[in-house]
Amino acid sequence: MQNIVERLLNGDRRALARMVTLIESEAPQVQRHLAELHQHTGNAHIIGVTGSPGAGKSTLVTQLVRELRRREHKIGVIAIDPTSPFSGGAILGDRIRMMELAGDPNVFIRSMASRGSLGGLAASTHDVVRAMDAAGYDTIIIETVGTGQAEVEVMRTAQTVLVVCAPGMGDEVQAIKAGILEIADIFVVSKMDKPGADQTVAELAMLLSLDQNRRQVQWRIPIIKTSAFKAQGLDLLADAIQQHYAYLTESGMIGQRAQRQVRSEIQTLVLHSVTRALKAQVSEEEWSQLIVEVTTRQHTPYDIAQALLTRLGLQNI
Ligand SMILES: Nc1nc2c(ncn2[C@@H]2O[C@H](COP(=O)(O)OP(=O)(O)O)[C@@H](O)[C@H]2O)c(=O)[nH]1
Ligand SMILES: [Mg+2]
Repeated sequence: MQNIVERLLNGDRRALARMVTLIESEAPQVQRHLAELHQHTGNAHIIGVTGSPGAGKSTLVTQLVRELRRREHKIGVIAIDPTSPFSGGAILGDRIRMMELAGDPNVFIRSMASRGSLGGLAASTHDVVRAMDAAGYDTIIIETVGTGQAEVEVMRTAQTVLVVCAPGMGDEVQAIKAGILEIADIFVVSKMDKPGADQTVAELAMLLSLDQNRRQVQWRIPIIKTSAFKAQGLDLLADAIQQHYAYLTESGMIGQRAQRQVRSEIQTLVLHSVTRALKAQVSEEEWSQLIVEVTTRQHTPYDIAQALLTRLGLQNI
């Protein structure tokens, strides 16, 4: 019997599903598997889709997958569910919408919970991307709600980032945070069948013209109107995505982004490990003790940090 890595590389969907579960549960053997998969990665175009809850991301992704399937792509989708207990209905809605695609052997969809630490989510999302990439999915779409820092960090692992705004959502455009604007490659005004879409386009154009001075890039961020309901604008969106990928490869930006991404991934992994080691080494009782030593002015926080680092086998800072 072949092992899970071989089966995954041969395109076995059950092996891929199992691998994703192992990644999510941080199973001990997963690092060994990922190391074996590593040399088979680096071929996929990673697309991030972000925007407020209700902006129409999941519906858009479903339609975009259809359009990309017409273009013969093999597509992986990672939908990161918000942690909020109130969004249960929305998650169910996502699942139902995306289920329409479930019968297609060239589409693999997986939801992930957005619980866990800051670095943890980005790290596990990136590992799932790697597993899909190694399994031969050439286009991987990650959908997240663009609110928290963790989600922005996830978006940094994407090569092409779509920011979705719906018309008539009032302060929607103003709500686009600087962090999101900085990573946007394409703006999508969704639900163009509703009134106010052109207004939203104009507001986004204004926002971009103000920002253009700060960014020194050759890529002009396009603003694309779509209606997932009426299947409008999806061909233009798919074209823009492909143009952005061509721009990245031709300009060499793709390499620069990869370098930046790898560096930040390594840093995150190191911090993650130190945090874990600290947790394993220092009991709650000891924490109380250490805190008292500082509050009673016996030691400084710096002394304690030095002592703990030494205990973890790290050089003094
Ligand atoms: N009128 C209209 N409504 C849409 C369109 N796309 C999505 N919606 C609706 O907008 C709501 C939120 O959509 P959803 O895809 O779940 O948004 P998400 O939270 O950003 O993933 C749902 O009620 C959808 O039916 C569209 O193209 N036109
Ligand atoms: Mg959604």
